[in-house]
Amino acid sequence: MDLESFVLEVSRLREEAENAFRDVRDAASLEEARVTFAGAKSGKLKSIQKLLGGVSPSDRPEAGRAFNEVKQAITALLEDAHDRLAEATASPAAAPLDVTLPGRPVRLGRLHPITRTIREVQGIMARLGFECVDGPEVEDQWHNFEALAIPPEHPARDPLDNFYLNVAQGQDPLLLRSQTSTVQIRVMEARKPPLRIVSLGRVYRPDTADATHYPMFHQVEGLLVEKGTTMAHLKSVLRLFASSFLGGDVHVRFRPSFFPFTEPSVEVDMEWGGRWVEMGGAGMVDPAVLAAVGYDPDQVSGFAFGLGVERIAARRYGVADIRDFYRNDVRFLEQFG
Ligand code: FA5
Repeated sequence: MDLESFVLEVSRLREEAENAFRDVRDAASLEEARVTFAGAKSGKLKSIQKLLGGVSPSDRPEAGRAFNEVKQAITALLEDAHDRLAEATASPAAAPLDVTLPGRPVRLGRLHPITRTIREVQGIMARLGFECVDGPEVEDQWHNFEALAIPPEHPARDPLDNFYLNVAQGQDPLLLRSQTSTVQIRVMEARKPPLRIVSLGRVYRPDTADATHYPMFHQVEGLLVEKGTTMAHLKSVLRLFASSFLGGDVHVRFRPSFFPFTEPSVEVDMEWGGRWVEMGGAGMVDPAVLAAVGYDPDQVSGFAFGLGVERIAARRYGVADIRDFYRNDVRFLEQFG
């Protein structure tokens, strides 16, 4: 066979293969085209390869090159068609859609009881004139301790009582904040009195989980700094808050306590449904703290309080164990609204 006829055969084969692979629409037609052109025994490529033997030895290198080209072209056509099919079956448009199927009821989600509680507390405090602010959960030691008059040797800074991070700021490792009182400092550093803010967020302590403790929980922090603020204002705000949140006439009781950043300091108990329950800590902002943020303690005074959100939510909803809030048991969570 002369070179010219061989090359002509090769280009015919190429054209034929291009048309055949272009028409491939499914796995069966792809397999058919593969066998026709690239089949190992009687594929058209194989037949052309056999013709190579009939080309004169001087023309054989040229004919071999032409054969290799068509062989590569057919391999590429095969791969392309294969990819095209795979893509088409993976695309959602290719999935059969039966528009006659009956609809299924939509399952409505609901807010987690702690989120509901947070929003409700924010609403009540807003009506009392408290602006909602946020603070970071990863804190430095200045805001979590020092500025709150908790010195380095204080037991509250013990590594066993805090989640210190492996990340430092200067010499001191950062930590997951152990109280929302950090936000008091951040706000007072940034603003001048009068101030009325409330901050709700997560805090972290390596406490063993039990019915009233969890290693991650939420606090609501309130801070009011104005001329002439007294403990009477603190008690009124807490009583108004408790009555709005729990409903009815809630009694608030102060027990003497100690916090390094308030003076005097109290534990706040609330009586509701015949039982007294501890809700948090409070007090008058220590004049040393006011001075540390650049306020004049002779001009302004303030009160602050920090309540446990899980504790007040448990009280409100009659939940006996705060761990239930975090078990993700839908049967429990579905009972809220
Ligand atoms: C504080 O954290 C102070 N920052 C509160 C404060 C703010 C005092 C402003 C004065 C002025 P204490 O450690 O007592 O205080 O925690 C406050 C409340 O958080 C507790 O009364 C309790 O309701 C809640 N609480 C504490 N530990 C946990 C815990 N592991 N799990 C759930 N709630 C907790």
